Amino acid sequence: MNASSLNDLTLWLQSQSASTELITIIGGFVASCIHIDDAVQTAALNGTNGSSGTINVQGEEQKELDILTHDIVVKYLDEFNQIAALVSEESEHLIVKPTADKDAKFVICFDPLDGSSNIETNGVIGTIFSILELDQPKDKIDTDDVLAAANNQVAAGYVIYGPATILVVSTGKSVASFVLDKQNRRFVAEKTELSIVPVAAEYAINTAYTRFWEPALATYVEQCNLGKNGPRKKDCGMRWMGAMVSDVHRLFIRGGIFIYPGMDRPGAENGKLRFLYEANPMAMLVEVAGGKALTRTKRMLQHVPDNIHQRVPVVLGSCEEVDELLALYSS
Ligand code: AHM
Ligand code: MG
Repeated sequence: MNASSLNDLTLWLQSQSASTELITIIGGFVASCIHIDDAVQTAALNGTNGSSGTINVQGEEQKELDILTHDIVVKYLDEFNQIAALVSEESEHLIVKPTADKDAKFVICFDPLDGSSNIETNGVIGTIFSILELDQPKDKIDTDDVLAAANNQVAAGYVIYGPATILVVSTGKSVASFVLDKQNRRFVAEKTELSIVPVAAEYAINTAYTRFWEPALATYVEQCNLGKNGPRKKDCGMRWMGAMVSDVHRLFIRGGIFIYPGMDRPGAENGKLRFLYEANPMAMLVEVAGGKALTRTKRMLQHVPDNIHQRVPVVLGSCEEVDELLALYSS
């Protein structure tokens, strides 16, 4: 196979020295996202953009597309025998692949449809994925093996289904973006080295929960809102898309901070976002791009989860903004 017959994603992954196995798995996952894009584009026409009437393991109402997109990924990855197991937001238990090779050592954790409350309003939605590598292949992989591999994340990425369908991915060296060429059903290279500027003036947090915040967080947002006349000495903007993929994508475009905190509200002590398939992959992308990623005050990428759907407080963004919030937590 010569270089001209390879697609942009494969070529870029090779430039990152990703192994052939990893390139195949990322390629497979990303291909399933092209099918998700089809499902998203046709949902309003097909009448599949509503509720499914079911509740997932998080106690959240499932949309029909949540289930459809989960099924697309699981079905599509069935033939990828180097994948030992899958963790999905929409499946209570670890999905062990019965057809996996004996030496299969990869686990894919994914949120098939992030921001699904945006479906009915035709807002931006996405898919998030994280690829973990086991220390060694297991005869019978179980949840503990996956939790033990949580800090051995070898790739992470997301796809945004917005005005354009964009893939952002990293295997730990740099972060690149690709745009879906829908006619030819392939991702075309956009930016090969995304970075997060250290200084910015935009924050993203759902301020409807202000009354449940810790004082340090409330002070941080108050100081942003005081603008030029306050201690930050700059006017700040605010955006909240209700889909992490979109709010995090903005960090790569113009910097800022994204916060989903733990709150003084029953059930929300650790916030809403799940570690394995939301916080962990986004933290890897943000750090590789030069930003910072914390659970409340600790480095996200060192967090050890105690269950596959564990929630964590999330702080991601430009170094100066994350440090500013951290200083308030520590004062
Ligand atoms: P989901 O995966 O069930 O869609 O939930 C995660 C989403 C994030 O994308 C987003 O940041 C957050 O939920 C928004 O939550 P809220 O409605 O509390 O603002
Ligand atoms: Mg999500």
